[in-house]
Amino acid sequence: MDFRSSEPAPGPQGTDRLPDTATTAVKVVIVGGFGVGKTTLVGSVSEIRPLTTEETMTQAGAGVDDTAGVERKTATTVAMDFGRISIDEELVLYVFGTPGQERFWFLWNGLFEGALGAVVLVDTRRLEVSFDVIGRLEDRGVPFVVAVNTFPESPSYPIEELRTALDLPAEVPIVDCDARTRSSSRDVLMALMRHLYALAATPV
Ligand SMILES: Nc1nc2c(ncn2[C@@H]2O[C@H](COP(=O)(O)OP(=O)(O)OP(=O)(O)O)[C@@H](O)[C@H]2O)c(=O)[nH]1
Ligand SMILES: [Mg+2]
Repeated sequence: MDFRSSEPAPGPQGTDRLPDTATTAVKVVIVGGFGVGKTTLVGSVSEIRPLTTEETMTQAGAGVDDTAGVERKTATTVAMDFGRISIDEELVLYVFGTPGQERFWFLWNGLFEGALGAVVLVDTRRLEVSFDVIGRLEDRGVPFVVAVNTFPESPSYPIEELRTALDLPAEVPIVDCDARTRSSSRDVLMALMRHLYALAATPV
């Protein structure tokens, strides 16, 4: 008689396991204002089932949370997102998404511990929320790239106009992305890694 269950065996499966060849793990953080697509990016890029801490948005947040431009959003991150991606056989990125609503920004302190770099996800309909986010990274001295997440209603600006609007130095990369697409989200993380390598190679 066959007693095998159709339930998956407990414990890590397939891609849950880190390849034996992995030698370097890097922590990176995805930041940005409310509803810019941080949870979506972590979910699309992760090779393991992402950990999310999303809660349903209720009437209690009315007047507290700025939902302008994202009125259709029904859930929001209250602690963090977590995912993992192997860039090659040796390098693994641990990707942490932050909560976007300002009332949860106190959690950023812990999330940034040990992080080598950050991605600032931006929605061009609500650029102003990115100012505070970028200011906080600059205060902490955390290197970052800016990724412009493309929503259908978002106005499109030339990169150099965005650089001026966000007051970004020339060396900070700005890339377009679609956070729903794995390859696009992966490209954003690759842009961050290239930026970190370039900074490490630059004599001080
Ligand atoms: N059209 C489009 N929609 C997107 C894209 N990325 C995310 N969305 C949608 O935008 C909504 C918000 O995305 P989330 O990933 O929850 O945003 P978030 O930044 O994690 O939000 P908070 O955690 O609340 O700050 C979701 O309904 C997504 O499906 C994108 O690239 N294009
Ligand atoms: Mg989120």
